[in-house]
Amino acid sequence: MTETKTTTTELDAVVVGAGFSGLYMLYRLRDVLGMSARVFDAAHDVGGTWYWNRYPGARCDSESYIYCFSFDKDLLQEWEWSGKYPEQPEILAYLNHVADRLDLRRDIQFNTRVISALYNEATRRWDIETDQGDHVTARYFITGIGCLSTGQIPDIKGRDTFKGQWYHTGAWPHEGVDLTGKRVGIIGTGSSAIQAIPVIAKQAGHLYVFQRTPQFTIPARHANVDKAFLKDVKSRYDEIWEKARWSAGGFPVDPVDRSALEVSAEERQAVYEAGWQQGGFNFFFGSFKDVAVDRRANDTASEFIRSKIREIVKDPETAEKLTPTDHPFSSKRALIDTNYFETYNRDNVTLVDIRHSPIQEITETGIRTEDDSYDLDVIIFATGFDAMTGTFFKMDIRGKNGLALKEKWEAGPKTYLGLSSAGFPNMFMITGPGSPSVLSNMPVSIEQHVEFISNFLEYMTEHGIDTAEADAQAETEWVAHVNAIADMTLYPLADSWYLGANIPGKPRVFMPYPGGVGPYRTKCNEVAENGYEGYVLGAAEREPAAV
Ligand code: N01
Repeated sequence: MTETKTTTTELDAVVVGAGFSGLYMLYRLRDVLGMSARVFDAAHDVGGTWYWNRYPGARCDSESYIYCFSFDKDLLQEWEWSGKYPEQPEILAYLNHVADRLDLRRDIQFNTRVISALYNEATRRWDIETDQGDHVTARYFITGIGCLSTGQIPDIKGRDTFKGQWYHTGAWPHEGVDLTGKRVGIIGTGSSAIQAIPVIAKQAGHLYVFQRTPQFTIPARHANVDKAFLKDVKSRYDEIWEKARWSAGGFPVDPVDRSALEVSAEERQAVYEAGWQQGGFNFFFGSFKDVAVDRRANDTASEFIRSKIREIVKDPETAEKLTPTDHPFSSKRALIDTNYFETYNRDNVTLVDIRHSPIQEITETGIRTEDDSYDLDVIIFATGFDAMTGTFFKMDIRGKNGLALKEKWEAGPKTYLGLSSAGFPNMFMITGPGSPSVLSNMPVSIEQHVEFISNFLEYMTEHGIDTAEADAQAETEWVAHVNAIADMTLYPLADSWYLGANIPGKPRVFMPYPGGVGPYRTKCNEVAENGYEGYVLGAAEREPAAV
């Protein structure tokens, strides 16, 4: 890999992040639009989320055949996934392959963190500085920073006194961690922990799971990829992607039209049982239309999962502690697992209920809760991320009149379409807050955003437009629309990172767009067809815009 250093360089575009978003954006900017562009990434190599999240058991919850780029049809045909769900090393290998295939690395500067991006009103360019001393100016500033890139390690008393090893799942050592025979404590039971716990339990001498909130999770039914299935998929890829693009969640599934409240109890049970056996998100998408929006319908799904927990977990007291009762199913991120509940039947796994006996402190030798002490060799923080906004705030981003993004978003992120924010001309966010992003199969949403931005830049060039800025009124209306839809769902009933509830002091605002990938695409297409309505377009002085 060649690493280059850029100082005081003028570019058409700077992109932050070399994950799915940054890689495709670079390709579109450079190879489709013919622009000069540079990607900066703090990591040593490509991959974004999949570069950092290497914890045991890390894999994606989207099935592999649909967790990839669709824009390169040859690649779709050539690439062979080995598992039904793609594992982290394989996704990383895929992204490396994409970077090589498209010769992207020569325009990516690794080991470099963007520390500030300041909009210069006189030049109508962004002045960007990195922690490596680079100074770059660019017409366009584009973030591909992911939604879950800034880990959160809770400020527990005594955290720094622990004499053993500790890790966060989102910054797992690349050389791996040998947990063989060790006493391991894991704090958290979100997606990362749910995947890691069954794998770590097989390695550790003893595993203590410190659970604050019990979770609803569905078996993934992970397996080797079914070759006949993949062959069929490859013969119908166009149709499959098209379906995914217009779906609710970015998956190629037909919407169900039945209500959980319209069918008999037997039929309902049979539907849930079929979804449970099939595994994965099918349980959610393929059951009933109202599980996510109607509390009574949701109760039937929640109760079904609770009955499964009681069936699987042999010790009734542990089963009780693992049973979620304080939030509806899928109001927190829907989870899928491999042998999660079964793992609590192992002799070397102990569930510690920190909702009822909170952690008091981390000591030199382990964790002390209100009722007990646990001696540990390793502590794993599976405690999530400062989602959606945290990584923006790590950079000093300032728009017109020196307005800091952090200040503007103090009471929650404000965007138009999750793509732009008023006062920040020519800044675009790939899967920013206010877009379907984390409520969707990410590659589908990433491609849609990258293509929207790229088409927009092409339009600007063709029409002699220098600046595009979200209109403040359009932004206000979009934020209100996002909130109105969120209020029609059951999401607000859980303390989740979607609402910033996992970060002390973070405003409680629903951040992703819950209206579905298809309707969102329609809206974006209409915006484009209407000459990018909702944007204030500034014509170049020398060449008035013909719009
Ligand atoms: O993080 P989380 P994650 N004391 O925030 C607990 C994506 N992802 O890394 O629920 C004690 O979900 C917290 O408890 P509570 C996916 O979008 C995808 O697991 O807040 N406990 C919770 O149990 C996912 O949603 C994939 O009460 C504390 C856990 O830590 C997102 O990443 C795989 C605590 C955090 O769960 C984040 O998942 C992995 C404290 N102070 C991740 N603070 C796949 O596609 C937090 N917790 C497979």
